[in-house]
Amino acid sequence: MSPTITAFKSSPDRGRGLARDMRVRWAFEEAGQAYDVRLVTFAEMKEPAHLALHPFGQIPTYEDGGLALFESGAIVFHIAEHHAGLLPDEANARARAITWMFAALSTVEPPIVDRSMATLVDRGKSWYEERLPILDGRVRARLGELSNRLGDADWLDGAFSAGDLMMVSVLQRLGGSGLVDEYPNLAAYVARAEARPAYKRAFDAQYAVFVAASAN
Ligand code: GTB
Repeated sequence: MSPTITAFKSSPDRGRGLARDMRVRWAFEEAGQAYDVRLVTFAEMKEPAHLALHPFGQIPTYEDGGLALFESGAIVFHIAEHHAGLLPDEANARARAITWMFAALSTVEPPIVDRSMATLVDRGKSWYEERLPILDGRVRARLGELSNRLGDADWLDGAFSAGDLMMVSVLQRLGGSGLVDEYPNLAAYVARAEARPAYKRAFDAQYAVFVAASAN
């Protein structure tokens, strides 16, 4: 039996691949591991059956035999640990790739999510126009640092790894803001990742869910 993950039945991103099941789908595709998807509504995510899998009532979750996981980072790490292609074999290179996964999730993603949430939730509030440049500044600080480190390399540390998968997934949340485009090497980095066949398969799979939901 293939592992099963959960994803939105009707994603608010309208098929843009921004919800966090996308990074898990992408990891499965890079690893060549078949997977099943159980689609859930917002209401179902808050019911006891889903809360038993995910204490915070969110997607994605992962189930395989007796193992249930939540948190996209933990799920991608688990996939990367059990399949070739997402983490280097050499111990130090592997530790560095894992470090980039953490950096993506705990250093780069938070200011991006803060900005994204503000544009979704706070638009129209009296202080929104004043706050947005502050949030943009925090995002730019991280992008500038990341851009400096990436330089003219293709990937963050040698070959493509789960660290790049996670970093690109995080940067994509800025799509439409123009912020990534201010750093041409980061824009090229994201484009390079999105050109990977595994990424395209994952994107198409999540997009098919949006198309099916729109037809109903
Ligand atoms: N830290 C957790 C992880 O990495 O797995 C965060 C999981 C999470 O935030 N899940 C979101 C969720 O289930 C979906 S991805 N939210 C429902 C809830 O909390 O009740 C976040 C997301 C949602 C929508 C867009 N979008 O529309 O563009 C992008 C990202």
